[in-house]
Amino acid sequence: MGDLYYFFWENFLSFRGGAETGAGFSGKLSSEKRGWRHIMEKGSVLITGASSGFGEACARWYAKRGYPLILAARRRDRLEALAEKLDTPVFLMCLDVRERIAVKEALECIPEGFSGVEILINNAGLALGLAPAAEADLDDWETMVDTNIKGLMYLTRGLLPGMVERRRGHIVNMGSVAGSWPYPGGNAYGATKAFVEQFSRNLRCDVLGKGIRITNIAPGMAETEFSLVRFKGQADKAAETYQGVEALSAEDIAEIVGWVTTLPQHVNINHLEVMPTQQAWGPFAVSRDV
Ligand code: NDP
Ligand code: 8X3
Repeated sequence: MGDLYYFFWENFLSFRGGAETGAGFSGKLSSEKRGWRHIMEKGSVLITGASSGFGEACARWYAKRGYPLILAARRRDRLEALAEKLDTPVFLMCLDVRERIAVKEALECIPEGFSGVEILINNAGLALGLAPAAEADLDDWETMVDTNIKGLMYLTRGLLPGMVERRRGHIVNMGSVAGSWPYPGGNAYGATKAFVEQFSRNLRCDVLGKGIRITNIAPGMAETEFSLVRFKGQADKAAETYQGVEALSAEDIAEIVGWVTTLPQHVNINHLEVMPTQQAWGPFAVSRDV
């Protein structure tokens, strides 16, 4: 294991709270080779949902290209394990995006070298269940709304003023094909992603002329922990989803996110929908059973 370049925001809080020794930091700060000077060279990238799937793949993509990273998710062990493998400075936020105050505090504690976030990837999200609306669990619906909609709003609202002030920034929101195309059991999940799509478009209107880019990425079937979460840990059901299909990979999505954010500054991809070649829409359904 090489040098560690990460530390946690809650430790940073306690450090700022008076522990002048710096003992609150987890790991070592950067060596001369990859020190604060290096951090300042490129704007930082904040990725939510970085502990698996798309978020983790995006972290690897940006790390390879030398971007300082701020990685957020709830699973601290996953974040730490990832940070140890990344050859770039990393600031970890062990964070539930549904917690409005925690999000605010975490953003306020981003250390100087990582502040001035240039790219925000609002990726944390989930689908829970596939039950028809009349049978769906209302708690699941609420969790999806709180995470996919409210969490995304908290991060956006927290970071946007700085971007406006700097007249620089790119927000990539992780939508879904489910935001545009309905399917049975997609009910609340699809509706949260429809919010993401329209919120992204409306954000564009509000930041017009301020040098800020907004993109909604709408992937179709991608093999990550997504289905394991949707089916609440039932691995066999999750595996069935991808059987016989070469689904999109997390790396495919990371390539796309990386591409849209490294296009010339005057180019804004508004909405990018992507599916595996083996996926398409179905015909309209008609009930003849009256
Ligand atoms: P994963 O389940 O692999 O990753 C989801 C990530 O979101 C995890 O890192 C998880 O971290 C994080 N997350 C979930 N809830 C919270 C929370 N409350 N606070 C902070 N982080 C949270 O799935 P994907 O990578 O596939 O999903 C990423 C995004 O892509 C989601 O928004 C999803 O809706 C969307 N998407 C996925 C598709 C797919 O087929 N896979 C297709 C289209 C869109 P932790 O549990 O550690 O908090
Ligand atoms: C994930 C893709 O088709 O399961 O957003 O809704 S789908």
